[in-house]
Amino acid sequence: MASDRSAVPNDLSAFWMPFTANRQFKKAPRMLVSAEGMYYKTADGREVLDGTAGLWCCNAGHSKPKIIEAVRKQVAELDYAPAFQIGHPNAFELANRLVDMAPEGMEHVFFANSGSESVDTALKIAIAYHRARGEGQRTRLIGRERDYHGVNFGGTSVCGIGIDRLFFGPLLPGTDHIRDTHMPEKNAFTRGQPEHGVERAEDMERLISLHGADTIAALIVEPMAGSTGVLFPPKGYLQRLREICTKHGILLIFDEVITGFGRLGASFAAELFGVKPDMITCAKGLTNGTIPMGAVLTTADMYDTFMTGPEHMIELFHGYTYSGNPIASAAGLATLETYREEGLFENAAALAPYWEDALHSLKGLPHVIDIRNMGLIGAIELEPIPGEPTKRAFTAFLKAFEKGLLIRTTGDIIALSPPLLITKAQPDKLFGKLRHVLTNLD
Ligand code: PXG
Ligand code: PLP
Repeated sequence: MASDRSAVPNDLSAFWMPFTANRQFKKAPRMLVSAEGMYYKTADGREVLDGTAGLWCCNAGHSKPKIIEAVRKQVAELDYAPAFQIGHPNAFELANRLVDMAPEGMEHVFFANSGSESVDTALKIAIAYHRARGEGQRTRLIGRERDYHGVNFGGTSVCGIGIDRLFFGPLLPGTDHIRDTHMPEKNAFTRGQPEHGVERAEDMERLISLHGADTIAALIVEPMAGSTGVLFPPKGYLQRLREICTKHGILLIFDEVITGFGRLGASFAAELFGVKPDMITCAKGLTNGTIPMGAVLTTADMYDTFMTGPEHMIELFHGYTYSGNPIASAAGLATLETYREEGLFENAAALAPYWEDALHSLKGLPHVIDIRNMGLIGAIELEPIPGEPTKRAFTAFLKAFEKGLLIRTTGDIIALSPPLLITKAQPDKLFGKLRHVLTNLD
């Protein structure tokens, strides 16, 4: 069929676009047709600076030769192999490399194909783990208000964003949510971790009193809540959650789908914040966004708990057709090598102070009510238009795209997360464009 990929298809109706205002988009499409380094190119030939690493996933930037070559080679050599009762080397190799770079104590890897699947896998493992230890009554799953955990039924059930839940019925029974940590009245314009809010961790004790610790399997949180509009953990908060969970025998899961792979200037947020969860979910940056893949990292204790019973028996009745897919694994291996060879996590850490200053220079622009940052993440919260929530930020998104800048908006918050190979010239360009957009919004 059509071989000219730069041409815009003349019928956009069949593709039901995810998380998109379909009718608005199809009237005025924004079409990306190629990408390299820090830039996308549009169908009409314009360059667009990627201020969001795709959707928080292309941490090494676009079109990395090593990843392209690894995928090309792998698809020609072994296009697909099952992972149920049979193996291929790439998946084992990638699991080993992940364990090498993961925080101490993470020793095993279960592969999935997205963040959503990783989350549902981790939640199922949590319940099955307690059952395997003779505590089958621990089935309750606790999330946190405003956190996002993907779109499958388990992840939606622990998700704390109302709009992502309320169309979908009763969801999983036996879930509950602790409070979020957004405290703009105290923490607005904070650089790095907020000073205020450690006490919000005590909300977990409230839910434990309400439900009984012995009914609770796990607490899942994003170490930095991304999708909701970027909320960093108050100082001491994650440590306190860890203490409470440990005291009550409750597993702690960090959903690092966004924070994994250098976004905060370290391999994982667990390492950066010095808190050891029992499981980590990741995806996105694992393959630099090229081939869908997700993973759940677990401790040795969790894995070993399942390794009992007759040796010919399957220990965990869970897995995906594409768990550890050879091509995704090859992309993952090449991605991790690229991060290391190019020193990208170190670059993110080194550039973070410059990024922070450039971001906070937008303070005082019209409608800006908060700015927050850490690593190579920035968020700008705008005052909503009365009676028309999300409209102001969406208008900023459209105007930025016209000016050659890709930003991400959620509610009335602008989230920024550029590829980690960003140099000093690019924040100047990015914030220059954004300043222009925010100054001319009305
Ligand atoms: N957990 C977290 C913490 C995420 O950020 C998922 C799970 C689900 O991953 P998949 O691969 O199933 O999408 C995510 C995904 C945004 C945005 O604009 C964030 C995500 C996805 C799309 C947009 O903030 N996060
Ligand atoms: N639905 C049907 C009918 C299937 O046969 C399978 C897998 O074999 C699935 C769903 C699950 O697909 P996947 O393993 O790709 O998640």
